Amino acid sequence: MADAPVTLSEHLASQQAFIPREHEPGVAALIGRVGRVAAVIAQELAHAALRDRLGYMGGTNVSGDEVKKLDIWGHETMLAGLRASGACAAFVSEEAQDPIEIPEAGGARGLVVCCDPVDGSSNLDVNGTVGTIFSVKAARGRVPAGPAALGRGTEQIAAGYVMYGPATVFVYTVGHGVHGFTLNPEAGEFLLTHGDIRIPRRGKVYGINEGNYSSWHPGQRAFVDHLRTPDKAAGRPYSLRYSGAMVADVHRTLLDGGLFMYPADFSDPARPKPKLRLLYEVAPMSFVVEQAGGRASTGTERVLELEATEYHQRAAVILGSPDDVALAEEFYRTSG
Ligand code: FBP
Repeated sequence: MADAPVTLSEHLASQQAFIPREHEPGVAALIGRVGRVAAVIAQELAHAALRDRLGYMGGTNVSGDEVKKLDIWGHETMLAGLRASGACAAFVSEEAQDPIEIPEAGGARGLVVCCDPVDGSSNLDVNGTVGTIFSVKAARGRVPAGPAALGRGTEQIAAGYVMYGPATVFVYTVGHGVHGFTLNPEAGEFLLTHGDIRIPRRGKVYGINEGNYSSWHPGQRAFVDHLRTPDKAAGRPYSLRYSGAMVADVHRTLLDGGLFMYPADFSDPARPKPKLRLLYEVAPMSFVVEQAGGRASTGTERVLELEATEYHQRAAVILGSPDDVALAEEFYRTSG
């Protein structure tokens, strides 16, 4: 008789040994809660057009992006879930200028969550894939707790994402490998389907918005030119795949190998302008990719060593298969 599939909460229990003791119960409660919120978001996305939830809310968020109705709904639904977890002392969200403090969950065991509740918003109204990205750090008893979100990505205790695609998948790490689950919509439960994901050393696919080609660093341009140059023996050209949602592009990269890249706009080399946000997009995805044996770089340095000094700080990212990312860094070094 086949073993019963492992649920997310059972798996979290098996990961306890890898979570700092003082944060064990909190991290499990928090990630379990994010899973339950994700099941609600998945359900809402499936009915959004029927419930007049598509379209713009009006106004822009702290990053200057036009805000969709589902961005705000996703933010509020995640905040309510994190409050209910009893383990979240502060919430840093793409949709809020400042951290939202939850003092009742503060203290030495409190945790800070950074989150992009609905990633890939430009896909919402065209029924494209979207996601949720989250990162967990220790509040270390700080009051207010929000500033504990700042600092390096190496301080993350846990991170992960949800991809709302044909199936809804939940992928997370607590610093001991990366594990993927698929939602059983009838039961509203995530079941283990991708245990201990390992990214291939090299891939055949790259994901980048080539429309920005002219604004890239010369090393970035040279690297993409290289990937596109036919060389059968070296497995080139690589294929281009780009979904417009970081979660979908990173998930493909994690399973099949290759690269996801969102380099800075280098039109003014003195002031490179990255797009993606460090605390709730780039750092959590880099932690996940590194835990799967991959590599995550800005082109010149390891993402997880970057120091966040602002909540909505942006950072360039080249992540994926270790040999491919290392080659990209070489192009940055030699074509600068
Ligand atoms: P949000 O939708 O949460 O703002 O995320 C940013 C994002 O949509 C990423 O998911 C995606 O990788 C990127 O921006 C797409 O940007 P562009 O449209 O410039 O290629």
